[in-house]
Amino acid sequence: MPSFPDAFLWGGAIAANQCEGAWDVDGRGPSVADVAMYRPALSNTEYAAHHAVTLAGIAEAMATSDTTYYPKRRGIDFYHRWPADLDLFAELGFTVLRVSIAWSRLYPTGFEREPNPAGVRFYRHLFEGMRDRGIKPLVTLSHYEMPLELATRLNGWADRQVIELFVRFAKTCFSEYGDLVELWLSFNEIDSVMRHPFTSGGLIAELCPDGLEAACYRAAHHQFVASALATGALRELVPGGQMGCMLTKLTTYPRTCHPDDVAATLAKNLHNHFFADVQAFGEYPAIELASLKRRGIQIPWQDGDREVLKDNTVDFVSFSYYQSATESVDPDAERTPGNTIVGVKNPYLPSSEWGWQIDPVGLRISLIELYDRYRKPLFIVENGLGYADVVQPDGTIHDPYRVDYFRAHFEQMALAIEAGVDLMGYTCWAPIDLVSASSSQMSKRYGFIYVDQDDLGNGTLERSRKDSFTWLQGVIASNGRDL
Ligand code: BGP
Repeated sequence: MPSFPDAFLWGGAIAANQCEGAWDVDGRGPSVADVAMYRPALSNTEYAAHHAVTLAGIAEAMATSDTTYYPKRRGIDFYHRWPADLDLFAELGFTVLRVSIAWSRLYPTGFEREPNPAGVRFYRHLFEGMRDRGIKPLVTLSHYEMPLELATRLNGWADRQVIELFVRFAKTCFSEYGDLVELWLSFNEIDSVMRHPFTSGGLIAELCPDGLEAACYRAAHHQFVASALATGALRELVPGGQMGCMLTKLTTYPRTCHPDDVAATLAKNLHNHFFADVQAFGEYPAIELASLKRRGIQIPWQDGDREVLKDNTVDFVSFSYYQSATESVDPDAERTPGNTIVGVKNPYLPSSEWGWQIDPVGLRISLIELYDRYRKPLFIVENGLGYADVVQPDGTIHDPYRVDYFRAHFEQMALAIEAGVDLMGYTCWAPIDLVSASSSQMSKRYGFIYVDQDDLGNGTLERSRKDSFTWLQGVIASNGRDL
């Protein structure tokens, strides 16, 4: 069995909007996550519609302080329970924990000139808590939670003004926490603005006179520039600080070896890489530029943007990996039920209960592909299995399927390292059950740690160890040898 490097970082990933709760506490302003409604059985097809939010829908959501149907407002109360949760992560042996900073805790509307001191204090204590437990923070600046007012007043990232407001927020983070945090990510799944424009970009369709697609590309450009400016600021403010980009890695296979399927697959993969290309190479790739031109989509270049992108490329490339996708030009090719992201069904792969196709070998393929392309260290910052775990009458949770899932992925990571990939670390999504991003369900559980809370917020919020907890402890203690 190939081995992991001595300095390999093992840990987990969570996001503020899915775990903190305390949405109206200590001066935090509302964020786009606070208007995301619980959906009992959300397929990815409905997901797209659900994330196309309207101004009227936002007003309706903000007229209530309900947390039952707006579960991200309550999360899993990490805001108050983080010390005990960090103890559990330390018990697992974590050497790294990926968290995000809620922008609206520091800048409640996004427009303030000075940060909210209570918000600044919260994250300082959290990072000190990690330091005290020997856990390195890996911090995402923007993970699906821009201040709501930036969405309703400016149409989010479609407006260039947001760049400056974001850079102000980023600089505050670097100067307040730079002594405690070296590893940073600018935008979670930067490509996701194309799939859920509101959640990821604060875009509201009725505010996009030239159409939502054009606004998405405009938002993406503004995020690229903001990310590069933040990277430059990090280099000035935090000696030794490292910035990574973060991509939803969707490795796509051709359904058949028909050249038309292969060509369609190539287009998909190039489009997926485009988002990391801009951040890692500092320029738009020619193929994507040509495709935008053909579609009549303008990139809102301003003087200096090209230089900013070129001068501030990222130090490492990170990505989430849950599933691979399959492409076919045949309109009759069988689809994966309810999963528009991966589209065509791959007959060789099993699916999770939510239709996500499980593919450990695809992780090795992704690692080798990304390392060969970018030649920068890689970091897997999300990977995991959503499952409706069952609690036994005695309170135990037997989850061998989770162990199988992770074991298979760890084996492929080791093989990728043996193949020559420079992999810095791995953070599973999510070490503790939290509110799902897409459906706001609690029952789509990812954790090694169970949280007693159901979809509607009933429960004690008590934490308990699933069977897989002990297994992961052993994996980390042996640096990946005991799988
Ligand atoms: C990623 C997001 C996470 C996360 C995960 C699982 O796209 O970055 O925030 O939640 O997917 O998705 P879900 O919670 O919808 O199952």
